[in-house]
Amino acid sequence: MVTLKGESTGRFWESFHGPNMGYVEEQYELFQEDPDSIDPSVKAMFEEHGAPTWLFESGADSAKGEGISLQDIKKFSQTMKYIEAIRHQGHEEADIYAVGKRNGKSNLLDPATHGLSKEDLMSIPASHVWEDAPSNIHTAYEAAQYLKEVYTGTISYEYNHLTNVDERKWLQDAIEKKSYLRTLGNEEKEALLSRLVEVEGFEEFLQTTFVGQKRFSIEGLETMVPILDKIVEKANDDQIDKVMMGMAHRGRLSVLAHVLDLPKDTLLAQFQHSSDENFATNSDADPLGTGWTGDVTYHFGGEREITSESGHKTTVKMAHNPSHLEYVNPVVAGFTRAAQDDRSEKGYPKQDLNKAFSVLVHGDAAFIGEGIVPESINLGGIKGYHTGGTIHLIANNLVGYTTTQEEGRSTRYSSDLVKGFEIPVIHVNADDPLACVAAALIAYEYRKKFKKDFLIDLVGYRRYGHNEMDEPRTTQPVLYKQIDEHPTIVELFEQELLIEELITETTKEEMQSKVKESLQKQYESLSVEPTPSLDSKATPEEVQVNPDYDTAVSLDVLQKLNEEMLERPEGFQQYRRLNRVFNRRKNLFEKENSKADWGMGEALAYASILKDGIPIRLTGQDSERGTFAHRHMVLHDAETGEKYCSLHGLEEAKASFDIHNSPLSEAGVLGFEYGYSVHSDETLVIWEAQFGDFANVAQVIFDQFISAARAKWGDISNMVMLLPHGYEGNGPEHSSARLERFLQMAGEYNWTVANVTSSAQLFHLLRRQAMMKGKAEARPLVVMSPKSLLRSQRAASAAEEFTDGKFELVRQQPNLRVSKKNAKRLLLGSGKVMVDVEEAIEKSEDSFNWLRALRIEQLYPFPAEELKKELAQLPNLEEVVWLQEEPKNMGAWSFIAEQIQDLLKENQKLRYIGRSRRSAPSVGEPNIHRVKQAEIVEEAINPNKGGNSSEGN
Ligand SMILES: Cc1ncc(C[n+]2csc(CCOP(=O)(O)OP(=O)(O)O)c2C)c(N)n1
Repeated sequence: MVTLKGESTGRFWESFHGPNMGYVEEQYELFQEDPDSIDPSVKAMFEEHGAPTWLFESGADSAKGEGISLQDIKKFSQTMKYIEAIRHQGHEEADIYAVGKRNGKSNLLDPATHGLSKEDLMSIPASHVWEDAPSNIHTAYEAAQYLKEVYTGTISYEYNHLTNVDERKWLQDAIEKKSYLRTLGNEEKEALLSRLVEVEGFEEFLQTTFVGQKRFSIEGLETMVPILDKIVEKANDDQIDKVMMGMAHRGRLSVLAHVLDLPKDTLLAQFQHSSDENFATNSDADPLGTGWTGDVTYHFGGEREITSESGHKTTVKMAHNPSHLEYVNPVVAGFTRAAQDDRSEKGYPKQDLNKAFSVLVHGDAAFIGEGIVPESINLGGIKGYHTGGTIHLIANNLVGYTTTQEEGRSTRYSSDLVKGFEIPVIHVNADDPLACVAAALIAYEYRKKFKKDFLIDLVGYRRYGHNEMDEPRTTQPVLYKQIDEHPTIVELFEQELLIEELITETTKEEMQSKVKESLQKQYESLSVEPTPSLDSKATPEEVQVNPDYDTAVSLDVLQKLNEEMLERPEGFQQYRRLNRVFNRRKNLFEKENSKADWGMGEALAYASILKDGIPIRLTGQDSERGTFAHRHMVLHDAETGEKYCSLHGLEEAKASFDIHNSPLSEAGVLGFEYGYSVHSDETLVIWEAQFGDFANVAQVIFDQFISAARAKWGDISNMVMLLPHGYEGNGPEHSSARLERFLQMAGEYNWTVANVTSSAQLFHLLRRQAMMKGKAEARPLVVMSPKSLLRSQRAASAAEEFTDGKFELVRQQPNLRVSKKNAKRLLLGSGKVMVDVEEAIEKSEDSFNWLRALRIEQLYPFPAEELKKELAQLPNLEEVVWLQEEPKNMGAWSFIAEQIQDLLKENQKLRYIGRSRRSAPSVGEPNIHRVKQAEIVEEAINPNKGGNSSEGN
């Protein structure tokens, strides 16, 4: 035996003597210079145990040259490597695949690869290679056997990518001491069998009763239910208020029926009345008369409240889910953050990570394939977005629709991308329910302790095709041959419990009959009336299309708010060049004709909303300063770099103001903010795109959630999206926020689309939006926000526009007050181009007594009544001209033409002025832009230019 003496005492370094000490000293010197220059196993030793203790002992003398041979030292070091290989590569041999290609042997787990024989391993005391080895393990050989059993069984682990020593140690202990493995008592095991019977019975009942209907059965991954049960149970024990869940189609119905405890008769009713895709379509449920569209059964979510023995109530909420896989992830994170934040006081909200957490169930193909996954996970460690750890569960059935793993990814595991985020991973065989429960416990406890994400890769199979009408044997014949012959989880677990003599031969059958009978009874007592929606509250209410709230604020309040926003904490050193910006804001509205510019109007809106007690959350790329440096709401001390938010000093603010620069993400961040706004309907949530056209990267969130969620699921949001828009010669990519897309999606008063031209208009619009909170008329607001107008005096507003005004859906052109009787042309337009018109009119010598112009400040809901009133006052009107700077196939034209045409008399023409149809939104060359812009503006105010003049542009 190698002469490293001493059994494990916890004093690791005491076991080193003679030449070992010399070797270790040398290695430690190298380690100090460059940790990566030495063998990883030795490096791990230093990381775990620190410096050799004898280095600090006075008079200590290393025993270089004494005792054992160099070969022994090498053996020892190789053994360490071998042991570490078992820990870190054990997953490569693990028994985690119930069906399909099983894991083979890994070279690294073969002692021969490390130059070791069994005898070598037998000659080393276990304590030298594994400090915490159980007392019945004496040699390195036994240690290796034990660790192999731990790391290559039906549950395998990946945590070597973590850099935090405490986390590694905690995980290693949890795994190697088997603290969470097979912890269930006899009764719990029987209850687990019963749960699996329930799940299987439910799926089988649906399969036989509703033949040919899609349900995306859980079969092959039934253990997903006990995993989620365990997480929810632990959360309730720990007095967590909310467990926010998100998942796709796979197994969703079973999760709703069991984990969410949704009444099974409700679900059965959905199937009974479902004609496949459109079960919820029912015009009777739509008081608006324009289509309450609903969604397919397997997209609906639900809520459940559970009460612990101590009386604590935990709400488990499953988010409604669109077809678009994985896009619900950031939305759920937003729910969770909203549930954690206390917004009742000024300053940043106070976050309590123990109030809520997220659980996300993913598909194995979607998790690695969809970019929204890393985009959302990246939010998890960022101050403005983190939620203290999400538990991820990959429902891994080895196939994505008909796509194999080889076709679906470049990585070994679907989960591999999380390693960069230092998220620990467990792969667990879905056929081992006890290992699955252990995985749930480790994930839960790790999240609880370290407030970080954890991932469980639940590896099972898919008993049927992608859905129940799909024939998987056409594309996966070999795999399905195995699946067809593979026993169900209930059969397997029954066998296990029979061997343990915990149940009798009839227990399973009794459980099964009970489940079947209960379902049959519920099915037979279903009413014949169709059930329109899973959630009876989720029907639209009468909406006030343009709520007429009093949004004006008195002058003294505005001035006080402004002064407070200009105050700085004691000793705060504002960056010198900003003084100019803020000096301009001093003495607001005191001088005659003084005006508030865009940034001021926006700040006053927020400040007054906070005074009204409504919390605000504003995020976006560079939003603290503002991409165009107009906002400067978060200031940095020039000396210390410390941040100060000017809206946190408001004496009378009664709610929090949360503002963050977002990471470079659109879909992820927008999804998060949307989720936040749905969960916290009392908060004004604002997302700002850096340039409006980047919003197209978040198209799924607009299409599947923000525009349609209320009609599909009854989710209400009044969030705001600020999308910088306007043609200023910045080229095809920084000109258009693609207004046309938002108008195309406008229907059923689903949102407001506005393009406003003054700071007071923005002020009233934002205040109106904030006041919609929690009301039936609440709806999202899409604002085409400005760039050059941020600094234009033409967009600045006078005091009375704030103190007496309100949001005007339609605005008169400021410098054009001609007699209504003489007007021959009514020029209509929206946004910055109308400010260009204002400028052109000012420069022109024409009296314009023939021209009237209106700005459509709210494009949707279209202000038809206001326009009708205006038209009625123009007796000699010959034409209405729509002017836009976007190409004809973009901007508002297609949407607006139809709206205006309906209002015109027979002898009145509707004409378009603007750029012709284009494939790209704008030209690239700024000079060409300028010429063209001047041309269309000129044409709009030129009395001689009639007819279809811009078609040839
Ligand atoms: C963004 C998106 N792309 C494509 C689809 C179509 N689709 C639905 S399920 C599916 C396969 C998903 O495979 P996986 O993630 O492994 O989940 P499984 O269905 O196997 O549970 C595909 C391609 C979709 N719904 N969403």
